Amino acid sequence: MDHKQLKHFPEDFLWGSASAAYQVEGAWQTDGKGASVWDDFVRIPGKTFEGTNGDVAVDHYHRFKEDVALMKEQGLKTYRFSVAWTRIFPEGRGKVNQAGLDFYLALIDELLAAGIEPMVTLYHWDLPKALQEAYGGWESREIIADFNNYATVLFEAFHGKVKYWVSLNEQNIFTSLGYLLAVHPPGVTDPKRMYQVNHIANLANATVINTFHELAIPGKIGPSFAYSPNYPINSDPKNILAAENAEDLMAHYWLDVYLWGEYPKAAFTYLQEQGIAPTIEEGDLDLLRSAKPDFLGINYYQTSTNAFNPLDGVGAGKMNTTGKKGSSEETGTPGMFKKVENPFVERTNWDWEIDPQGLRVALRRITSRYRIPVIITENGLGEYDQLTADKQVHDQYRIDYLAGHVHAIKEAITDGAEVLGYCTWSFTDLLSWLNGYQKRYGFVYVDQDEKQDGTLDRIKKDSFYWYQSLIKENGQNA
Ligand code: BGP
Repeated sequence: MDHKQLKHFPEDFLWGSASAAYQVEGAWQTDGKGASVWDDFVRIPGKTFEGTNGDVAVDHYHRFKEDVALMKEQGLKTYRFSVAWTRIFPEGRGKVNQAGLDFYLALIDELLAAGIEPMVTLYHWDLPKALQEAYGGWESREIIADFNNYATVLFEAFHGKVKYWVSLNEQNIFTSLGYLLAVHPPGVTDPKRMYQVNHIANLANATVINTFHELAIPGKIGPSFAYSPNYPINSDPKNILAAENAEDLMAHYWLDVYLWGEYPKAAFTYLQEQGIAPTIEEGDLDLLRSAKPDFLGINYYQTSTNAFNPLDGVGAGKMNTTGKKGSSEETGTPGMFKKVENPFVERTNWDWEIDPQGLRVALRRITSRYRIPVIITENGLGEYDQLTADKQVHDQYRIDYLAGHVHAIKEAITDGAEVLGYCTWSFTDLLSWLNGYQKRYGFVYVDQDEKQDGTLDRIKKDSFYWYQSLIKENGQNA
């Protein structure tokens, strides 16, 4: 659709930026914090790029006031961050660690004083190690009560201060990377366990959403989903069907559950045929249907282009975690689809396809299928950045990337999508889970590298000023 004129962003549009506890905080053993599964996983040789870990990260735990001052200077309307469950409950359950709660209360107060809306993610992957050891973490239904209890503590502690809540960050990623590809904790390759874990995570997600509404916490809650809309490589009907398969198994398999409380038919049939479908107990579907998110969080980085893949076709392949362009391997789900290169788009050095229009496609599809407001909870460009001798970072490529995506949102709003906010990934540079510090995303450069001996100085990049003026004019000239 080509519009004569684009609509304006709403007056109260939430221009923001995002982070996650493990990737920024550091202070991994400070003030009574317990160990998470990531604290262990990063110590297994070969799991992360050059063995990097988040022990220090970018030391946000000690420098949050400096970081919030920079957010204020930039004019951010919202800052999305996650709470480390292990700071609140070092063992995942039991007695609250007040010092951990105090850290987040101080951060929230600092944000509110700066006129920035805090957006809290309850779970961004750093599961308490004690729960993994006690009952296998997400593999046991015991986690539902523990997660709900942890969430309730936060709902009550931040009552009236935090109005935007993300329940689970990228459930599709932490279940598949943790239980299918073994590149996230607990490092398992077992599709049956993955789909079972995922089902339990769905129940936990629905439970905390219901608790939030039952307690009448003022504000909104929803999950954040990593959505890569699927395209067919061409109009060959078997490739069209491959893209349909991918959309069903890779997107609707989560989104239909969040919004409708049901699993998509074709994807579920495929899992049953493979003998890997989850066991659904009596009452599960009622619980899933009862939970109504107030918004859907979308983390958007790229689209996926698909082609036919037979039952004996390609399966899992290596990801590019080195930044050597072209080093990722072909991947697919046999009998369903395989991912192929889209000849119409550019790729980053980590082989992520750059496709701003794909974000419009994402927003359009969500609006058509679910009619729910969206917050884009992540979007950004991971690239090498060069610090010049006079301490500047000229990241025009990041400005181009973000500007293209902001324009696509404006088009989607004009098409009829309801978009409440946009959080870039990320505000400061931070630890990329598997890619170390060389893959940078921030508006603010942080002097930290794979040797983890940087000065941690903060330096504003060109993109910092670009976003500052975009926010000031409320995206008018996007
Ligand atoms: C999302 C995660 C973020 C962040 C981002 C960039 O999947 O929610 O935590 O890491 O992707 O990914 P990466 O660091 O792998 O480049």
